[in-house]
Amino acid sequence: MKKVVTIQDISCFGKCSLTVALPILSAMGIETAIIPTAILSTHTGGFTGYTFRDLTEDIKPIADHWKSIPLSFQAIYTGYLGSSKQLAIMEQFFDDFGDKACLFVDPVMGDKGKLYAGFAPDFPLQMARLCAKADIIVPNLTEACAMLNVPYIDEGYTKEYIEDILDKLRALGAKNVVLTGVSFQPDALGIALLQEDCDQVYYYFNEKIPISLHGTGDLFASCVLGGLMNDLSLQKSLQIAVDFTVTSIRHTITDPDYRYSTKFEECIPALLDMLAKHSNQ
Ligand code: PXL
Repeated sequence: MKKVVTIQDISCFGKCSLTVALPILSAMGIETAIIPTAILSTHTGGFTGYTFRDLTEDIKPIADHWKSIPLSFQAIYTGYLGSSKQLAIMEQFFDDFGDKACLFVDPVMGDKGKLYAGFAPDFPLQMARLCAKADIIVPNLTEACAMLNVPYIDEGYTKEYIEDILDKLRALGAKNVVLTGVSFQPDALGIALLQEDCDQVYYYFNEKIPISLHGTGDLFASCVLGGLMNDLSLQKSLQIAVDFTVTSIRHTITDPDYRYSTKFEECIPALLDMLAKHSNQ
């Protein structure tokens, strides 16, 4: 059984980060250790007055204990990190536990051209340093532009714009770069991938559903890692992640009152079907 560790916050209500990563990776058959970076009463999008307990001081003692066991992981997956100090601790964590692990960084910081509440303007440049160490990064366009300090274009951009961003992200040092939320047509949304040792950009699209739900980036990232840990290629893992995210959003919008995140749980059987189909190909 493959074992990964994912390091991100617990938002107690409003599914995202760990409350998405854990069920998805477990359903895909992957043992998942966690380090919570913070505990919030809800996620920070669409709620006000949420609590935020920073757990930075706990991360290193947890890692030190694990070193004494010792533990090792096939992948280290970082998501929402709440402070610059946590970024520095993650760099050390990669050095301590990353020897044979796939270093998978989702630089969760913002969406639709804006950083999420609580992130200082210089945070993206520090996140770029962590991305430089990664085997795979999965920023959305907002996060990519913030890390590169290039203008964010919401829609109507060209392939050259996307491919220039991919080139610049890879030049940071990340081996494989996945850009999410890429759309060249009103009805299609997907990803662009620039892999190590290959200059040909791979694109994969599905239906663009004109609604924005929280936690979809975490759902996507968890499925990508789940696919990889099931020995699928990065391209196949991305296909599953895009298709499952769309399936979950489509399912969620059948309930117009549901706004907190996606109803992905009821779609997990479909995820396992996709995994089985791709595994047999
Ligand atoms: O889904 C990303 C995410 C993770 N963690 C927290 C968030 C968000 C997005 O809003 O607020 C706390």
